[in-house]
Amino acid sequence: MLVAEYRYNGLGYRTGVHEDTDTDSDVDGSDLWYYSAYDERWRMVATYRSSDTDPKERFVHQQAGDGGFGGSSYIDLVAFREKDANTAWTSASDGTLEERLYYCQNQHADVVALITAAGGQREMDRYSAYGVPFGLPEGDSNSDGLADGTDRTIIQGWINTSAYDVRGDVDLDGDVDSTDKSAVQALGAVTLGRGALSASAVGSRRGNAGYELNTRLLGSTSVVRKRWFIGELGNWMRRDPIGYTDSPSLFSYGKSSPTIFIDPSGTQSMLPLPIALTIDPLDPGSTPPSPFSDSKCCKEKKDGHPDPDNLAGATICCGKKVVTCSWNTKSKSKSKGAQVGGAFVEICTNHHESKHKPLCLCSQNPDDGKYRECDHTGQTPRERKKACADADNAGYDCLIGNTGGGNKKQACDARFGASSQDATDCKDAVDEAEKAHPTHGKDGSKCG
Ligand SMILES: [Ca+2]
Ligand SMILES: [Ca+2]
Ligand SMILES: [Ca+2]
Ligand SMILES: [Ca+2]
Repeated sequence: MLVAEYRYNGLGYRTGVHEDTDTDSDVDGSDLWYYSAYDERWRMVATYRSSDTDPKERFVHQQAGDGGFGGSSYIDLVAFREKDANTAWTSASDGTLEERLYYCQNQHADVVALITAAGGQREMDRYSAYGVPFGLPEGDSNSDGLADGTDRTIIQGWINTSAYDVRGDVDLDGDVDSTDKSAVQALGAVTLGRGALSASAVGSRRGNAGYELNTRLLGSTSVVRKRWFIGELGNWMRRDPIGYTDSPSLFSYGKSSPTIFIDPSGTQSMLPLPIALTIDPLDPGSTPPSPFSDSKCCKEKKDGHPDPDNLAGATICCGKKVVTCSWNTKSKSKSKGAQVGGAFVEICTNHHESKHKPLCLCSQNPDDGKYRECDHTGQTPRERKKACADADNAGYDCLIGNTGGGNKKQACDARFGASSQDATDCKDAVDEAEKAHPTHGKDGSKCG
C-alpha cells in the first residue's frame, strides 16, 4: 500500500507531495497532489493544491541586509506565512490568503511560537536535542501538550486571583481575563505534545532549525534540501552526498552536537547565524560579549601575546576587518584611583590605535585563505616610521593632556594631589602604559 509519494526537479527540490489527504489510509487517485514553489535560494515560498492557479499558502522569509533584500539572515528564518484559511486545506484556493501567522524562532532557528496578525498566541513548540517537537497548543496553561478543561480551570484560577501567566494570556494584551478564557473555550480540546508540531487547524510545518517537517508521516522527518532528517533517530536518512567533508560519519547530524550546529543544506554543519554573532559555541552558556566578533578577536590577540598583562592595545585584522583593541592596563591596586588611571590609559590607547587603524591592511594569504595580521603593506619604511611616531605621539599627547601637561609623574600629582593614593595609582598607570609599548619609540625608530 502506498503511504506517500514525492516528486523532485532536476536540482533536487521536492516539488510534489502526494499524501493521504482524504484520510482513508492509502494514497491513490482520490488523494490530492500539492506542489511547492521555491525561490533561487531553495526556500519554499508557496504551496499549490493540485492544478489550482492560486496558492493555498505562501511564505515570506527574513532577508536582513541590503535594504531588506540581503542574504544576512539564516536561510530558514520565516517572517510570516499567509494561508487560505477560510476554505479547507483540501479545497481549491479562493485566491485570498486571509490568515497571516508570524513565526518566532529562537537563537537555534527553531520555530518556538506562532503569533497571529492581531498579536495573539497561536501555538508554541519546544524540541528535543535532535528536533522532535513537543507541541503546546494555544491555551495549554500547564504545558502538558493538551489544551482541555483542566487548562480552563487553571486560567479561571488566574483570573480569580489576578495572577499573570503568559500561557493564559492568549491575546497577549498583558492580562489573563475572561476574553482569554473565551478564546480558549472556543477552540475546544486540542492535543499536541511529543511528536506533534502543530494543530490541524493551524497546519504549521516548520520545526527545528526552521526545517520543513513531514507532518503527515509518522515520526519527525524533515525535508532538509539535499537530505531527509529523522528526528527520532538523530540521523540523516541517507549518506552524505558530498562524502566525508562534514564528518567521518556519513549519517550523523550536526557533528553529533545538535544543540549547537544545524545543517540547512543537508551536507554541511553550521552555526545558526544569530548564535555565530552572539554566543561562543564552545561555551554557549557564557554572556555574549558585545560586539562579539571584535571582542573575540581582541581576546584572542591578548591571550596569544607573550606578555598579555603588558599589552595596552593593538590594531589587528579580525577576518578582513580592521579592529582596534584596547585593554585596561592591569591595575596593581583595587582602589578607585587605579580605576581612574586605568580608564584614561584606555582612552589614550584608543587615541594611539586609532592612528594605526586607517593605515592597517588585512590581506588574504593565498595559501590558507586566512587574513594576515594587520600590516602597513604599501608604505615605504619611512612612511611606516612616521605613522608609528604619529600614533605614539597621539598616545603620549593624550596621556600628558589627561595628566595636566609636562612631566607625566608630576602631572599625576598635580591632577590628583601630591602623595595621594590616586596620584600613585595614576603614575602606576602611566608606567604600565609605557611598558605596554616596549617596542615603540617616540620617534618611531623602533616601529615594525
Ligand atoms: Ca487516501
Ligand atoms: Ca481564502
Ligand atoms: Ca494542558
Ligand atoms: Ca489577555
